[in-house]
Amino acid sequence: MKSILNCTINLKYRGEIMIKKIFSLISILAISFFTAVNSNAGEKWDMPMAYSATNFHSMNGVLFADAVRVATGGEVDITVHPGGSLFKGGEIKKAIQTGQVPIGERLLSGHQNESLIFGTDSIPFLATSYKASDKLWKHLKPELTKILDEQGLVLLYGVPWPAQGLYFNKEINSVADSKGIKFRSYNNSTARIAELMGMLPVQVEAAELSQALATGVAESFVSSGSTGYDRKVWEHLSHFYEVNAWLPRNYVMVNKNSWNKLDKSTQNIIMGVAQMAEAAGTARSEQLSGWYLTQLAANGMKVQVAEGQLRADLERIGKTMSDEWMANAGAVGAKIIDGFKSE
Ligand code: PCA
Repeated sequence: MKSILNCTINLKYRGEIMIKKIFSLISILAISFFTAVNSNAGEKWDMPMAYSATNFHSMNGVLFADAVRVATGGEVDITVHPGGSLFKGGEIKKAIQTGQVPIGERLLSGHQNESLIFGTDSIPFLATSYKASDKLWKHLKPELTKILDEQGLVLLYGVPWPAQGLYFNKEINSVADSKGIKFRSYNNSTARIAELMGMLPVQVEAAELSQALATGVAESFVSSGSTGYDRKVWEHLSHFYEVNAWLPRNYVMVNKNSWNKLDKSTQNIIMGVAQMAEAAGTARSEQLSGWYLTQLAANGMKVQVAEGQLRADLERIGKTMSDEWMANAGAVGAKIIDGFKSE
């Protein structure tokens, strides 16, 4: 089974990955069938996720959980709880670290107050395509694995969101036009962007975004087309500016004590399935990225590329932020960025 998984992971093209993934999954189902019907359920794991059940990260999480259940012959039975229903986004990592739940998914850059390394994928204009995001992840993942290990956590997989852009309720042609606007942030970087743009940041989980827009707590935000679509933001906002500023990642982690209760071969199977979930989720994100923007437009939003003065202003702000990150992220940060840039 391991070789089937390895074979899937090493495929070069995403199109092939999708097709081979399906075949791999069928093979796993077939191989595991007899074990599954004969075994008693082992570990039952609840898996909190912050984003809505229909979001592609959450759907990928369910596929991951299903594949783990089948591939381990029912030894590890994961139930996904999307939409922040078990723990809200901001509480998920702590809940896993303290053993309240064994596994969960969270926005990686949500933890950059603990270490700037968690915010590597949110440096504006550093990695702005799926290809660049994959390359950055390749250099970030080993360092992140070490940091999480020290925190009693095991990193399983990470999947990027589509590129980030700006949502407003009016036309914006330069940063000066955005002064004083109430801006929903989702981490420290996005709060910093608001500050540098002269806006007023308020941190709100995606699960509460529609409500924040409806009540006027927020009037604009930065995110992907995915979150705009999930939260039907056309009900409140009118303009989306494609900035392609960065592709933040969600990641799935396990409590180390829960992990260590599993035998080595079960751990290997889960790691294999996790790599498959990373490849499949990333491919799905890329496939959907353009479609989300067509849906914003189809629902009446003006979708356009940020250019001219607005683009120039945002690049200036991006430069300030990446300089700040580099100055404070230490040797590990420099190692990741050097590795990324030199490849
Ligand atoms: N959606 C998430 C994080 C990044 C994204 O595209 C959010 O807005 O909370």
